[in-house]
Amino acid sequence: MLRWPSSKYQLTYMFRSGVQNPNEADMRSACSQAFQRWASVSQFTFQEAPTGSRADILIGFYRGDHGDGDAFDGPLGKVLARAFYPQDGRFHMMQMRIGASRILKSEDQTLKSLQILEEVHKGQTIAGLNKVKKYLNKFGFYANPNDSNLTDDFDDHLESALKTSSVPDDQDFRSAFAQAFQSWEGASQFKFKEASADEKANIVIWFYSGDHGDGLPFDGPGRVLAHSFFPQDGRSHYDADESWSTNPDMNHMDLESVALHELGHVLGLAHSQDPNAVMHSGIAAGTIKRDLTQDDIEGIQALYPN
Ligand SMILES: [Ca+2]
Ligand SMILES: [Zn+2]
Ligand SMILES: [Zn+2]
Repeated sequence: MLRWPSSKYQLTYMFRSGVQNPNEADMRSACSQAFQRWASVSQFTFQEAPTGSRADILIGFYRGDHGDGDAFDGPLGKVLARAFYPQDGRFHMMQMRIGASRILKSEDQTLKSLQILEEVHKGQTIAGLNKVKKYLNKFGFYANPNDSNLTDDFDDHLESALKTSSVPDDQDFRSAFAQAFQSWEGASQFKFKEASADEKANIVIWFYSGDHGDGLPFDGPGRVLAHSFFPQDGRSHYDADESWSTNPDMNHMDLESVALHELGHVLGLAHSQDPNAVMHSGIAAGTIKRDLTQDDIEGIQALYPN
């Protein structure tokens, strides 16, 4: 679901070289022809940005490690090139290296604290508030440079942090995610478990309404349902303004189906062309897609071979 914003169809590009390409003129015309092909089948237009300006797309030739955390593997290697997904300067890797185990964060304890906070007003001091701040701080939601010791004061920063974040208080929703995780466990070597409150989690699931600080604001009911970041980011965000359900009719979105799709992105899968696949780009209201298809299974196994 990562795409360039709908207002942005005129993209500029620029070449940047860590290693000078031997034949720059050829490279330029090959790239410009490739852009023209895409322009002819989409609404996009592409224009080379003048030197010194900012471009939407940066094309560079590099050798080995080149500062983005994912080195190229030299001649005869498997990696020819790598592109990053849209948009907004926030680019995400598509490939990840497998680690030992992945942990799903439990929001239980903080959820309780957040509920208590509904009764509290700005300006009050309440014991235990520092724990909530610490928790929000860990995920980058609470940033107040004047409160580096994380006091128990209810301040403006905390108010705005709480406004943009919400976690559904519903056992059904939690089990929808648990089921989705189980489906991926069944098709891969991954194991998922909820992290305890003071553990750092690899995957963080959150429901937001509108702008929530990552440059990808949600758009109210309909259209964008969720977005997730590619490895090794772990953030999986769901539009709180959708009518989520665990037993959907034609007016509701099936949370488990969307969660299964989003967690595929969290693991590193891109969209599939197969309309039946869970990793296909769209899902209609009322549709249930809770089972990984052969295409999804082949996708995850190709990305993480045994
Ligand atoms: Ca939406
Ligand atoms: Zn998607
Ligand atoms: Zn987000």
